[in-house]
Amino acid sequence: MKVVQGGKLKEATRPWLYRTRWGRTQYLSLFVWCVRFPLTFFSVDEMRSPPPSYFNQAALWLMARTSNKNIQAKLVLLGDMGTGKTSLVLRFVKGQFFDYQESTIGAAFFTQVLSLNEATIKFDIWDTAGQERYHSLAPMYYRGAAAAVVVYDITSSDSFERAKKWIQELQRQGNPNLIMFLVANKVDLEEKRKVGSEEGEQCAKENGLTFFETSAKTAQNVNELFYEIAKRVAKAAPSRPTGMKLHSRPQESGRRFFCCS
Ligand SMILES: Nc1nc2c(ncn2[C@@H]2O[C@H](COP(=O)(O)OP(=O)(O)OP(=O)(O)O)[C@@H](O)[C@H]2O)c(=O)[nH]1
Ligand SMILES: [Mg+2]
Repeated sequence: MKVVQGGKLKEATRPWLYRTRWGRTQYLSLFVWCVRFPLTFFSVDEMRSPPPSYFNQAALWLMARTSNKNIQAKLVLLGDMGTGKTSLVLRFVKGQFFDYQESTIGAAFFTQVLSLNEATIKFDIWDTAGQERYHSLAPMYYRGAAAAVVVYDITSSDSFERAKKWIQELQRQGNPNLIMFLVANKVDLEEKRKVGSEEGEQCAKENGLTFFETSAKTAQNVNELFYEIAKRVAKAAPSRPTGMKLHSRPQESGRRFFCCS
């Protein structure tokens, strides 16, 4: 096939480019590119993992390149066992809820990216174990945190008392910049309520915390809680980026660019 290239009539090097109708070769090329393109950014293992993690990575990559300010923020959840810390995080990160959620051992780590108009926040979330035997580990998780969420269960007065103790401990650890939230979870169990809204609100007000009532089960106020945390973190962060970079995964993981063999 002859085509005009650079003002001269030449034999086309890739004649299929000039065809108006696609044949088997073109569809095959398209298919190969559809497979190759995601491999530019993700390993095969990542693409095999469940959708939330895959989309999370994609969102992270996209937002890191489009936002004006990228902030990596450590967030820690504290509170008595069974108050719903893990359930809140799972609801926020994966949109899931389990009636029989296993008790956390030590701590669990999650990441989630939130995009606001003013910034993109990448949360490193430490969901601590509420059992007393893990108490001594807590400083490791709240040290250096940008925000802490103290959770209690509205159907348990003990968990509210425990929440007060956590607030005192956080205040003692001496980070004046720590953004603190008090969360009254399980508001779907209104008929079993033992701790009134006013009590929670009062406690939060006295100690300078922001108060939220949530239900991990019905998802009530869960996204709102994390968006509010993101907004507060973004507001507290320095107005000019300090050179912090977002990485969708560790550098040493050996990502290969433009390679699909
Ligand atoms: N009805 C109701 N149940 C909830 C809610 N949140 C959590 N639960 C249930 O409460 C139980 C404990 O929830 P977890 O998320 O494991 O609590 P946790 O605070 O992480 O507990 P530890 O890991 O032991 O510290 C689970 O059976 C959840 O299904 C909620 O909002 N409403
Ligand atoms: Mg847990």
